[in-house]
Amino acid sequence: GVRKEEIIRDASFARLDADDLEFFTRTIGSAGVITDKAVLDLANTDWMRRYKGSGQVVLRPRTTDEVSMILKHCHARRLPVVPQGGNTGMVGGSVPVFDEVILNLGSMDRVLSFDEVGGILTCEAGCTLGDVDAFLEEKGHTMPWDFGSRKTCQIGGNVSTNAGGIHFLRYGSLRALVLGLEVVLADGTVLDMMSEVRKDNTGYDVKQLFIGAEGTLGVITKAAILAARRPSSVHVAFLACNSFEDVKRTFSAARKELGEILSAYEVLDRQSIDLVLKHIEDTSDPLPDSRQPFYILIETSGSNKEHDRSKMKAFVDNSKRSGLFVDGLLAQDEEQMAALWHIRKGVGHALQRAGAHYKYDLSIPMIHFYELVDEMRARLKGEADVIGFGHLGDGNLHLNFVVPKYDERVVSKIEPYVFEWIAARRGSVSAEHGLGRMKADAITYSKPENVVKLMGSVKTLFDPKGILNPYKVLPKWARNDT
Ligand code: FAD
Ligand code: 2HG
Ligand code: ZN
Repeated sequence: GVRKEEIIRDASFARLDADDLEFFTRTIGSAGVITDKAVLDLANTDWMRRYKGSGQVVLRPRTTDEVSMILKHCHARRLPVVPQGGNTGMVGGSVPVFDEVILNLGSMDRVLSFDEVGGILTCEAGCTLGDVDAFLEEKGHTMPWDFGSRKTCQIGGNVSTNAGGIHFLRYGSLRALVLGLEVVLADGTVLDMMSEVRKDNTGYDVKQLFIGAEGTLGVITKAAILAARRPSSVHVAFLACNSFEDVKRTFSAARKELGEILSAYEVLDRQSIDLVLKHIEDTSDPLPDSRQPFYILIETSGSNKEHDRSKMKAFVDNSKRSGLFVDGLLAQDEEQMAALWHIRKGVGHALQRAGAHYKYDLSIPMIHFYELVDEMRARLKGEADVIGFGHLGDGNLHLNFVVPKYDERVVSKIEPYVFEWIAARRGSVSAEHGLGRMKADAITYSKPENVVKLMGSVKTLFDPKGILNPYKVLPKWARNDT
């Protein structure tokens, strides 16, 4: 069974006092020690505006040494700490639960090196994804992962959440793309794992433990990333289907006919499109003449325009002839491609503007992919607008419920129903966003108890006093921190 426990402040933790602030100011300078109310409000509030902490200080160190000295102090004092990047995480992991110190990496934002031959970039953890990608663009390269929060999310946050995104289909998991990390442990110890080689079978790959650890095992300060060549030929098709069966059949056709140049396969239901059109400026319906229940954005990336274009055109023509889609278009230029991506990447932003909403980020075997959305729409009729979209090519559904206000009664209709539904089909209750605060107790829907206990032992090994991102990721019964 799954135990859902109320979160209570760990009484063994110290409370921030004037001496702590004095120490921080002495160590990293007053500019990096922020107690301004407006800044604190933002840093204490998560993306959904669902979770609010009451952290009393935001620290913005500029070097690994400063991070180390801060953590050494917090460890000695038993002061709890939340590592924070761009605060775009979607599971309440990046904000304090109570009064944790907020350690924001945003001032560590330098690109350190780039090997043009190998395509290997090293940078500090606080670089935004957008800035690193802009740097790489100058060098004819691209970041191998991308998503709608690119302007503000940080590399350290991406690595800590093992973020997926729209190009997972092409470049695979970030786990194989992060070649090296520098990490500061809870007690201030610096681990230099900044390898820049692709192949390295020397013992256990400890660095992997920090990827997807959501700030519970250490603070990431640097990363080495395998960048990709920027494709010189990109094409985008946008198709409207009248059944989900056709969405899946079109995916099979795309894999077969587009083969090695297929680089994204994203699905949006009509409700997602309508939400974006309503809330995001500079958007218009790409296919205004027909309303269909499902839309697919297909992208190809390659190095030969004519070859790729003719492949994409043949795929679209064949699919049309087979009746796989009802209406569609092939983007004619970069501007049109950007407009289509703007709609897809805008869904997360549109949800935020729509107000209160609950998010479920699920891995589902392809045959069942959309069933849950229909089921939940029936189950929550009149109580929530149900939005289904996601990375179909990766089997990753984003199921969202827009509600008039946050209300535990609505949650009780969604949970544990959704989690049990996923567990029964052996999917994952967190495909790419992580567990954070929202889903710590739900971990056993996707992992056996003895494995979760082993995670608890790893946590204790790395952070014996449990000061790093407390109350998150692992359920209380699996932690040994008090
Ligand atoms: P934060 O939100 O600040 O933190 C996330 C977690 O990482 C927290 O637990 C935090 O404690 C920890 N953390 C942050 N920095 C560090 C560090 N340096 N060291 C240790 N721990 C750290 N995610 C996807 O996977 N795929 C998507 O397609 C996607 N699309 C998105 C679209 C939008 C519009 C938005 C708002 C979010 C999207 N996300 C997506 C979720 C989010 O952007 C990613 O999870 C992102 O990687 C978080 O980065 P961040 O810097 O904002 O991290
Ligand atoms: C995306 O794929 C993000 O756009 C956001 O992962 C998902 O808002 C969401 O539910
Ligand atoms: Zn996503």
